[in-house]
Amino acid sequence: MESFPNNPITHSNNVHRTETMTTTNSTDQQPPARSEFASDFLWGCATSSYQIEGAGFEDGRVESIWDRFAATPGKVKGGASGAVACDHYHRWPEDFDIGRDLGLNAYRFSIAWPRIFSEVGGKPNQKGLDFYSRLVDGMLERGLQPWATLYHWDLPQFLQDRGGWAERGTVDAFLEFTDAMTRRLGDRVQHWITHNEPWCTSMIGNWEGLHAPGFTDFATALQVCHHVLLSHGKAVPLIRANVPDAKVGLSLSLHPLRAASSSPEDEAARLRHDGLRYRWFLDPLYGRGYPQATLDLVKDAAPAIHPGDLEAIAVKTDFLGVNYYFPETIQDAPGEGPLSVRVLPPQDVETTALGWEVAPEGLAELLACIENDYHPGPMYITENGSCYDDVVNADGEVCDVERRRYLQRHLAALRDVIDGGVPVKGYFAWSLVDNFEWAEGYGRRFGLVHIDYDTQQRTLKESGKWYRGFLRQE
Ligand code: GCO
Repeated sequence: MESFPNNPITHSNNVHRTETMTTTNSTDQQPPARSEFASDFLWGCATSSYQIEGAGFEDGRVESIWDRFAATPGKVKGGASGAVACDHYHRWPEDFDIGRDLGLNAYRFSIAWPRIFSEVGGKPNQKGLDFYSRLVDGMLERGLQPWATLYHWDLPQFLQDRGGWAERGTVDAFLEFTDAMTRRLGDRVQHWITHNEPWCTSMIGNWEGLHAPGFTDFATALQVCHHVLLSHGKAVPLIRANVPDAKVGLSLSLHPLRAASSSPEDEAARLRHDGLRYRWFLDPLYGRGYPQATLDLVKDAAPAIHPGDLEAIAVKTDFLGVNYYFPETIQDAPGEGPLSVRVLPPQDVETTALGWEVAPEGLAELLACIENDYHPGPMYITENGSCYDDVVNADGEVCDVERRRYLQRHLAALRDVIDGGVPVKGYFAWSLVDNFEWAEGYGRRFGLVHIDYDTQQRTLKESGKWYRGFLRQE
């Protein structure tokens, strides 16, 4: 493995934008058609265990850090938790029927570690293994190619009690979990995502404090991030050993970054933020080690890196998962945080109900940058979707026109960037059903299917009906 050069800041994610982005909303005139994508393009929806399963302590599931965080007053809006969620643990046949009827050919789910292990070095919980085995059979019976995410944030609390991801021993525990799951499901699941959004696991959970476990220490966040990336690197060969012809990758939440103005200060701020938000993950994953400019900035907060760690993290993968929602605008903010940057809220642009900018061109921009900077091979949009305040009308319908337009415009942007040569091979809409939106609780809805949490009734929204027509080419 070659040494890790301190690669200069060369990549084109430094897209310097001060002018307001003008986008040709071609989809407003002509929505995309499935026939404009490759015939073998993957079309899915994505979910995650804690957000939809419920059955909080059923069949041997133990406490996760999200159960503990949600039970802490003030952490989750409305004091909500994933204890019941969408009751997917019992209603998965109905949910998979909906996925099949939409015309999906893939489904991205995550595996709840707390359903599998209840102590360090313990034996895996057979009821937990059996549940996911039934789930996978249910997908296959309906023509849904299973994409399994091993870690989507629901760390067992007993591991957090021993230091969680800040503790290097959790890497080994993750490998035990990976081994158990790939041995049980590897005969039927070929596609494995080791981690969903290491940024959220590390920074939102350990620096911003807005996600479980709720810490606010930058150095801890960077050490968590290193151990998460290391666990990814060590898990890949293990998955390949257990799964014939495995396809392995991980999913990153990424944003195209724009300078708030054309001033050199804002430009420099964007570069600093870029060094942590984008390159801190992609550089080590693609063999360049952590960016030196960022290491210099974080100083003593830098993580402890053992010999061989960076080589492990740089293991070759089969795909890169990209979770895209919106761009970020960065402003110079002397003395604010370790990087002296501020992420500005969107201004004078279309936003979703969560205040996220609607910028389909940002998806194309981001993918082109990643391809230009890293040539990661096949990419998949493992999450893209939008939050709007849905209303069930008197006829029991949800006319979520804005979500439909968001979907159409992002698929049109995806079509155009693929036509431009970027090797994207699949798209997973976030999400199949409304679900537990972390610290936002249940008030923020992303589903193509509406969930009435009092009755658990599922209702296909207008956006889901459009996606169905698109997939069925009706
Ligand atoms: C994420 C997570 C999902 C979120 C979705 C909407 O990207 O944050 O993977 O679990 O629910 O993105 O925020």
